[in-house]
Amino acid sequence: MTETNADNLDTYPPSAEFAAAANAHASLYERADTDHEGFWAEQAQRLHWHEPWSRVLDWDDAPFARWFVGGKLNVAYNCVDRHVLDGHGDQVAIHWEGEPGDSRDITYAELLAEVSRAANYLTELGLVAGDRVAIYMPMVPEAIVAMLASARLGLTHSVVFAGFSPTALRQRVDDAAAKLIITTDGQWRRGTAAPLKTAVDEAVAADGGAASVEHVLVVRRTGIEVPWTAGRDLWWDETVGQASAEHEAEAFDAEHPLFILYTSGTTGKPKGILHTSGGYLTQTSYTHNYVFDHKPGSDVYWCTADIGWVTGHSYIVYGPLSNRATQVVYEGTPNFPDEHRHWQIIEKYGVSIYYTAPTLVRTFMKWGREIPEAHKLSSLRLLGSVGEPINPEAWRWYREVIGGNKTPIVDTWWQTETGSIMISPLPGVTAAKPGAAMRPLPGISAKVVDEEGKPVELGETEANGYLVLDKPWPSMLRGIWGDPERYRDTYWARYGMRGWYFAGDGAKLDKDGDLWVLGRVDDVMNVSGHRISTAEVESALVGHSGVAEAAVVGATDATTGQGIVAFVILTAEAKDTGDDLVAELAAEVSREISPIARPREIHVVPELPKTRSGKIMRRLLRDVAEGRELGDTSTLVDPNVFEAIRARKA
Ligand code: 6R9
Repeated sequence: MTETNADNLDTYPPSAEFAAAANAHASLYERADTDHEGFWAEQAQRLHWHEPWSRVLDWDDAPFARWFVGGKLNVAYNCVDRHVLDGHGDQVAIHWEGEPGDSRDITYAELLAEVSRAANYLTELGLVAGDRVAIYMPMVPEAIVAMLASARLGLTHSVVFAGFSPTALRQRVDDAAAKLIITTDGQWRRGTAAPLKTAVDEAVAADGGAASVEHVLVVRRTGIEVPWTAGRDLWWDETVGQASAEHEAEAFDAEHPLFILYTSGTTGKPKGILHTSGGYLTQTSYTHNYVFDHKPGSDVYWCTADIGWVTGHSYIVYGPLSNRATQVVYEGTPNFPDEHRHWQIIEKYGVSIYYTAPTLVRTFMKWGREIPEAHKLSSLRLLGSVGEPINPEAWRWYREVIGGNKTPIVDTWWQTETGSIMISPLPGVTAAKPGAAMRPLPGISAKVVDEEGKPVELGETEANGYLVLDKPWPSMLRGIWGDPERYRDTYWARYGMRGWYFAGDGAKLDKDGDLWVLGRVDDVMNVSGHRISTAEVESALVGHSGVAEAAVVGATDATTGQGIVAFVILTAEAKDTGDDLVAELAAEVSREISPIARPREIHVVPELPKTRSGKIMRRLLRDVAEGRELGDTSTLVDPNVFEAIRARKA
């Protein structure tokens, strides 16, 4: 996808003015280097602890970590109550902007009342600490309230992106054995109300699907009619809305499970990434403060992610709220009712910090600079990027057109598994390079190594290495829900006894030692910043009666980073109905997984390229998909397969 620019190292040093007022200081690196645990103990003081910890890190049972051992806190208390107690109850926590144009300002005092009501009602439902709650909701304030109420009670939430199918929802609800699903009647999509609760009904069907579910709690958002199962289904406004607004938060252990979030791995079965409380909140709070240079009370912050992804968890809910942010939460898409929407919102609220994904920046570029140029964006003072490598061209456009040639840009590398930002420039300190994530943050340690674990040479632009994290960090995942073996195998086995976390990303270091993340090295695709495994899409395709075999690759795409390209072999019975069949297969993938997993192209082929051991050679399919000369075909059983594939593609 990307010209990575590693030979053309233009830098953007911070302005003296920005540096003088910045939260971050170069001395943070030294402090963290001299005393790793002491540094994190200091960062943990950002939070309110009901009881202090006795040990910063217990890594004795590696790779199973415990941070802030013995400490007790309440995550929701830290995100809401303490700001109200400190006299900031009237500060707006959320400027919520609905897609149809309605809006709501919610102060910290109001947020506290709503979270308390929800906590009281969830308790009345019989839920107790440790139970799992699935949240399947669009970007409405109640989604954030539901997450915080769960956290307040020690319930472990599992947010499932509202664009996921009933099958995907059921799989996640079953894996976590959730007792409650919180959802909405419907969701606004470009001016129409699309049903959502019906998807829950389908997931919790009479045929034994999602048998753990006792109740479905439904927020009224669109007013559309919904089917109703008496006794099981409950309206939020009639229950939570009537509950008491007084609730006292109880403290939980620092290692109490806060949430599970499912993400794609190299097999078809999504991994339930488990995060706990004290370490997670410490690092989300720390990173939100320093990486975004956030100043409570004056900044207006906007992260455009959805709460269905980790970015929404860490940088809409837990990081910003723990730091008493005033933030924008927007329900809809960037081009509804037209392409001016984001810039209008920035103008309306005076947004000063804006955090989005490269795919959206490239989309804005495509729509044309005259659109943002029609707006007064001078309130912006910092821009962020996350989800995939940002190509230098998009970086420069972002800074020039959106950032008025003055804002720092933080290109933040992290993952669902890392919980918080790990590698990023520090605004006010780092002279950033377009396209580079630069350096591990203070307190974080990373290496770029080869297959054997040897560090790669600086400036070695040909030989790319693997990104590893060689020291535990507070917001690291604590495991894969219900599957400790998969946790060890996926992340910790690659470099054996060294105890390094294998991130699954390729990377290189330039001659200055700055880090460039190049993208996944496994069978995980990155489409518009969403992680989708090739195996998941393949299994959805093979689920169609007409498909005998399928191979899926991520091919470079100018806008979405990667696009999904599928190659399928039909069963003997299936007639090749040409475009009809291809459209049907694409629809099947949308239905089975989500519209975000819909292949860009599907090619019907007579055979797939395989090695003698029967492995599909995805590398060669990628060459075909990207229209390149074929790489080494010597390990193929039948090199002629490609003639046939190409003939069909043309
Ligand atoms: C936060 C998030 C993680 C994967 C990760 C990498 C890619 C994320 C990036 C980046 C280059 C960045 N990625 N940020 N690649 N530069 N700044 O996106 O989590 O959905 O789990 O995806 O995204 O490939 O491994 P998640």
